[in-house]
Amino acid sequence: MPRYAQLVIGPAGSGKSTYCTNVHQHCQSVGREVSIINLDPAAEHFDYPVAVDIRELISLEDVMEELQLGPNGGLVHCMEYLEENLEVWLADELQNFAEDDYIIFDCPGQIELYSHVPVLRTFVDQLKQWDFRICVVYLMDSQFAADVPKYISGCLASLSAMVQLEVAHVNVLSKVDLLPDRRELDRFLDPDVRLLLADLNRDMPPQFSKLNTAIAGLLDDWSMVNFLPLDIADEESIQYVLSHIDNSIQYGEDADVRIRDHEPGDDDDAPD
Ligand SMILES: Nc1nc2c(ncn2[C@@H]2O[C@H](COP(=O)(O)OP(=O)(O)OP(=O)(O)O)[C@@H](O)[C@H]2O)c(=O)[nH]1
Ligand SMILES: [Mg+2]
Repeated sequence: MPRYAQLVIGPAGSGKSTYCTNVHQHCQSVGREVSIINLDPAAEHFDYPVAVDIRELISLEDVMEELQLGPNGGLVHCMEYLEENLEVWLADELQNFAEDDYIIFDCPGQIELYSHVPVLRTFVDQLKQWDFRICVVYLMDSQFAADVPKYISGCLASLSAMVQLEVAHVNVLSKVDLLPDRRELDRFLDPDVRLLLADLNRDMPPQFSKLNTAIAGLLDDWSMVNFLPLDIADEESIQYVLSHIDNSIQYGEDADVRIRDHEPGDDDDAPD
């Protein structure tokens, strides 16, 4: 039986851990089991129950002290240590989960982890070998959408993760509750790259026009970068995002969906 996982990635502060908390709360409210594993060795505070914690494997503070590394170098070292210990530590921890568990991995925000450092690729490949179906959930702060160059660079970072990790991929624009005017958001969900290109060219010196056209062409050729909006204050919005992710990994189609309310033997299922 396949197992299911979300790998929650995105730039620092984009709302990954908050997303994990809210998805966990939502699932609890509908009686659905999900477990969250913290893969961020720098995280200190959690609003969700941490099922497994990378900090039990390795401590960022110790690494920084012993190897005289700064926070970013220390974090990359911790993740490389995780990479080396997947088959021992993580395999061991995962044995405590039910076979059809749905696991959400809360990742660190250092962009190099999913652009060119191979740790997450190794991680994904290992999960695949263990028969996990994986969806990468790439979060981008919707404040980025107010600024076309930032938005395009976010799209390219997402595309880079998509190409590197080669699994199902869902992009989410987080923090839409903070936007003053949500109508503005529409053009960033399923972007018309030609319109964005016109914006870029208008705001930048003419010598960048060829480069802008090439970047826009890249996004257009792939036509894979689109976003789902997420308003964590709105249960329907969380459910909407979750159902897209579930579809991408066929969760519920060929597995027992563990909705407690509908388990055999529940009163709800009893004939009237
Ligand atoms: N209003 C609002 N604030 C949010 C939302 N998501 C996250 N935040 C805030 O944004 C900040 C960063 O959120 P986190 O969830 O810690 O972001 P992260 O991506 O896990 O950050 P790192 O782990 O440091 O990379 C916190 O102050 C959150 O309260 C959201 O949907 N709405
Ligand atoms: Mg976090």
